Amino acid sequence: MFKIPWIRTLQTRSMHLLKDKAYINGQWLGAQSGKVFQVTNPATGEVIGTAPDMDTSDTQRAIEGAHAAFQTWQDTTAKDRSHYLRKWYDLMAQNHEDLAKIITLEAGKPLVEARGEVAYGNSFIEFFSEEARRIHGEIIPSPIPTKKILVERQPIGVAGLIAPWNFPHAMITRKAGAALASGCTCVIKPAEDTPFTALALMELAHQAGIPSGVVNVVTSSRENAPAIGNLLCESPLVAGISFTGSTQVGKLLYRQCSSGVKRLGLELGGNAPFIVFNSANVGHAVKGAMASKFRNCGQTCVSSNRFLVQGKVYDSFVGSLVKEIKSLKIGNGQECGVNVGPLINQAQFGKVSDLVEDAVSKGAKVLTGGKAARQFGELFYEPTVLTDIKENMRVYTEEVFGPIVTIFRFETEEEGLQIANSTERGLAGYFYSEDVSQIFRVARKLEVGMCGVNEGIISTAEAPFGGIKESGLGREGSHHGIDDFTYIKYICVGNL
Ligand code: TXE
Repeated sequence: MFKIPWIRTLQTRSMHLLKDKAYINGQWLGAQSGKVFQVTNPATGEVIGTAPDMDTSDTQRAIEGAHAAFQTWQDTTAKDRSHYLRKWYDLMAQNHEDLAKIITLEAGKPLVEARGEVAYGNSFIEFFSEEARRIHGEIIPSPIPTKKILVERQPIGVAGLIAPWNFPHAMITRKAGAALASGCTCVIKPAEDTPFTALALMELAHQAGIPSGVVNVVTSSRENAPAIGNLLCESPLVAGISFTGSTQVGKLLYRQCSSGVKRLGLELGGNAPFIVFNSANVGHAVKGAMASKFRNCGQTCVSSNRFLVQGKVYDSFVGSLVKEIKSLKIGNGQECGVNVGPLINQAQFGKVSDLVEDAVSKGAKVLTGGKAARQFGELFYEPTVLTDIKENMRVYTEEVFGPIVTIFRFETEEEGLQIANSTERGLAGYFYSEDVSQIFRVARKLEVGMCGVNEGIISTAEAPFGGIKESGLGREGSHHGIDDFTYIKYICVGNL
């Protein structure tokens, strides 16, 4: 059931996007147990509605549906798969504004950002509708004239897609687009905080005529997530898992997938350095820093986590950055002009507060912010700048996932790189420099999967997204995104 205030914000024609049932095998279903869980708007604490609290028996049903659907979906032509995805994309584009509103309501991000996420999320379905027709093999010259060496790419089978709450639309389409284009079917488990965006996407998939069982969404509370995750990892009917979320859960899934030697794509947290060298254009760097840090209230895995600023530009960069941060408008993302919304839930709010408290108690200096912004609601935190960071502070090593800027001063390029690389994570990294040889040197030495040079926003459907070290395995988006969902088959044709 949905609460009235939520429904009022949507256009009447989009009422069909509101689903309080999960989507399994082409049907809208409640949990077999009859249980539901509540979903709240993080900006206000109001209950938006309820979703089915599914467990392993419901998930098994979805897996079986996806497995049955795979038997025919894998044999559809690339052209047909491309058309289905294109139709899905067109419907998403037609419902752009209402998808954005659903995201703002359940994830709390400002509406203008939610619109951006819809454009970004839709772009994966558009990209993979085209990529579906470009998945092809090769013929390798054979050393024996009577034999031919053919190489084909085949879909792996059913994929389990486990998504987080920070990009409730894009983290689903980035995975599902690649899976469907490859000829796989999938069982999606969205985050418990943001099930309604996932279900709205299923309504549009249904309207696009994507056959029953090809995409499925199983919703559940946090309590049931580990058992569902375990079943997806261990079921012999599931061929691979793609997960975006915490490093802790990613490592657990890695272990669970090992018994079946299952395919696994992991997009885990980051600890992105943002380096400003003496040669940087400081104005550009401040602009890039603001864009990279405060999107989604800092709850973005590629968000800059540690700002490293070289001596000569330290004062001007920090001064301008603090000025910009003080001008940010906090509030409910539905209101016009708001730049910073709430944190997603109490757990994330607690994590951010604890990290700041820990740093301050160990000597960090607060230049602005440093406390909750309770006047806006329970989950709001002031955009904060901390300096004098030391290695024994948790913010040095942990992903903050909040509106907190930590600033380090360094003097030489080697020192800057040493601090930047002194982390177990390696997702994104950014640096600003106008020195061409430094640009190529540093881009190569930064231990990350994605590097922004004089640029704070780098994600796009055309480029490979993913990390090294404990930030994950595999790449999503771009033609590389197909790799996790296909396997290479060598076919030897003899007696020619
Ligand atoms: O993540 P979880 P949380 C990082 C970020 C954040 C921290 C914790 O640092 O502060 O992780 O966030 C499902 N088996 N990122 O607690 O728990 C869960 O239901 C299978 C970075 O929200 O990893 C949800 O669908 N699934 C990240 C998804 O995993 C399980 C985005 C993510 O939840 C499960 C989010 C289990 N045992 C957090 N336990 C990024 N890379 O962008 C939970 N889940």
